[in-house]
Amino acid sequence: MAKDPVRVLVTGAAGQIGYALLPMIARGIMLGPEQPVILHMLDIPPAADALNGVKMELVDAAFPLLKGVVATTDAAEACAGVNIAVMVGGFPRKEGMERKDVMSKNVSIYKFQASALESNAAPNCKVLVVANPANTNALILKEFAPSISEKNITCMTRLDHNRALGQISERLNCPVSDVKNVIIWGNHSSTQYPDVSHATVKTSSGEKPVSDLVKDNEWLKGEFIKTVQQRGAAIIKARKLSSALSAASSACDHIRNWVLGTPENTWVSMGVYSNGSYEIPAGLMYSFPVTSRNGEWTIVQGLAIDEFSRKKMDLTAEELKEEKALAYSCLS
Ligand code: NAX
Repeated sequence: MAKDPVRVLVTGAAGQIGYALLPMIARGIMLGPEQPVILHMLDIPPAADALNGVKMELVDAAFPLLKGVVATTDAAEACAGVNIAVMVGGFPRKEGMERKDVMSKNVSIYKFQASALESNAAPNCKVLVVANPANTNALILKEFAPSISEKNITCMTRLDHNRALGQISERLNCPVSDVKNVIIWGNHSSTQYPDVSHATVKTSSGEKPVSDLVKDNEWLKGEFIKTVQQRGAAIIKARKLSSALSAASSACDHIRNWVLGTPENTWVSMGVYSNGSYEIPAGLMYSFPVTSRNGEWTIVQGLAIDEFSRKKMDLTAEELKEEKALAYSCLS
């Protein structure tokens, strides 16, 4: 029997990530090749014409899984009955703007959209915040949508996770699908800590630790970390535009692994509401290694943390505390 369609909201749908993400969802990359979808697209009034153009293209592409498209600038209409919400829309930092001004704009956007989701989304709606500052936008969304379970509000660090897999694969000249269990700790910002202490690579003689194969701790603790942390800036420099196809693909990975589960003995990185695991202050939206079963993620427990990792994990937590304080100061 055909499955009922899942309603997927994409905010900022007329933007460049939206343009890459929407066809991926309609092709089944996010929820699988058997799952019909109805796309809900939200953008702001100045982007209404562009949004309509995207809707026309989605119709023209005749995706077999796509059972409907809602394109609107009305948040309540966009959120009506959605099962999954991918929050890509936000206010970008413009030249000369203070950090606080950008935060203030995003706090008001996420406060408003939290209420729209809370009042209109389907029960148990799962939310992924992509727009920057992603962790803190997700925290504000959580604050102002108290009836949505905190387990259902996440932010995206999967692109950073995938970038780390990509760097190891390039360095070892092995397929990226053979590398697993890297971790992104903390903020989706340049303080994030890409950690390969527990990562492995599939070889003809079984799984081997990345560090045993790379055999260059200086690189792993230096250039590798920096490259992943600065990859977004490198893409902007090269493309004159920020990452879009990799961000869209990673958003699909995030939701797919959350809803359909993570593979056996494999974890992924997700920004989730900290419960104090690994001595990270509770109440921060922090990226942890997680596994997922039956649509519920769980933080991987019991990983050994050495002194080098501890310092880096605390540093990015410190930045998130500051962002949280700044965001709350914008509310008062
Ligand atoms: P674009 O500027 O191309 O698109 C953003 C879209 O959001 C625009 O169409 C804009 O009109 C819309 N928008 C603005 N305010 C809105 C609101 N209140 N409601 C609905 N829509 C609204 O940016 P794009 O390159 O698509 O990036 C989108 C966001 O993703 C940015 O905040 C960016 O910083 C963030 N990123 C996050 C990443 C992550 O890993 N978490 C990686 C990629 C990306 O940099």
